[in-house]
Amino acid sequence: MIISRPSDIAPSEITPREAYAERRRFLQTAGLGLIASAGLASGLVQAANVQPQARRKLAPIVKGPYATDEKPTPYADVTTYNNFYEFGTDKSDPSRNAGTIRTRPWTVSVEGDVKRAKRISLDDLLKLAPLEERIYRMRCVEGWSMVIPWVGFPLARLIEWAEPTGNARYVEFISLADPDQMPGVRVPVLDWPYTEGLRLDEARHPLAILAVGLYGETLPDQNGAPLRLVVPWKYGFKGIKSIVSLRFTEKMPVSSWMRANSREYGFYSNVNPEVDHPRWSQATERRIGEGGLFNRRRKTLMFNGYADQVGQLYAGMDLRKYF
Ligand SMILES: Nc1nc2c(c(=O)[nH]1)N[C@H]1C(S)=C(S)[C@@H](COP(=O)(O)O)O[C@H]1N2
Ligand SMILES: [Mo]
Repeated sequence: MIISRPSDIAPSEITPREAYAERRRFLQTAGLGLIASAGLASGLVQAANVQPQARRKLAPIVKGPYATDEKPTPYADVTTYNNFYEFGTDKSDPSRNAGTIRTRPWTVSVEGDVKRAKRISLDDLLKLAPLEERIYRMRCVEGWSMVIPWVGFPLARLIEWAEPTGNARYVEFISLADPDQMPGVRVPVLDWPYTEGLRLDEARHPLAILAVGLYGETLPDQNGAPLRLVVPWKYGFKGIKSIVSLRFTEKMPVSSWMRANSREYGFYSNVNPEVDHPRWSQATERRIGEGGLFNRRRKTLMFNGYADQVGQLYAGMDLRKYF
């Protein structure tokens, strides 16, 4: 029943022997019971092509800069408590449903005000820079946070490759929106495809990465396989998943969340404990995985703790207005 999809495996991203051993271990431990109970308990009739993706080690990864020394959130929490509305709006939906996405072959289309307006395959993208581990604090606008050991490379490398023209001031990112692979896009909870945007200088900041993995392994489907944005000083929703295009523009792009509710979700979306969401405070957060009796809320930090690195990007801006 558990079949890894061989077409998914790019030669550039795995160490074959390790991947094989990893898969065997996965097959032995997961077994059929888990799959069956996950499907039955939720009353979900899973399509025949929904298969949990085999976990595969990524090829050698260098330790990147900017790691937080906070304890990473357990893998089980990082991969089962997700927002990915293309697979349902419940936190547990993506880990149950995202197996229908076909992440190979995958190409990203680079468009707009760039010299290299081209489609680039994921394999070629991975040749632009060595993969780094970046252990980042992440915070969702809903008031929870995690610490995630991402694997990825600086977005700046892709921007250098694309060579934006003098007109380019922003980058718009667009997710896949295929109803055959993503049941949630049949439901009009957002204006599909999911889109996001960054100012070009934000996008070039060395903290901003394109992630292809976490915990030293390929990105689970529910976390945005095969390629997602990670911008640790902004609320989680800026971290757009399963990216199929990047469009360089002169005008500020309008994200799906801005379109859905511009009063609640602005373009910048910087983590800012002093600017409340219209319906709740942003002063504190609950760290996922720190369950139990002693789970106290912690104070949310300006720019999610990355103020020293990114504060300069917003010097002179009124962050209450540009939220
Ligand atoms: N395409 C797409 N990207 C998305 C979302 C989504 O619904 N669709 N949700 C966002 C939100 S609200 C958060 S908090 C993060 C969560 O990422 P994680 O589930 O991998 O932790 O993904 C973001 N990226
Ligand atoms: Mo979020």
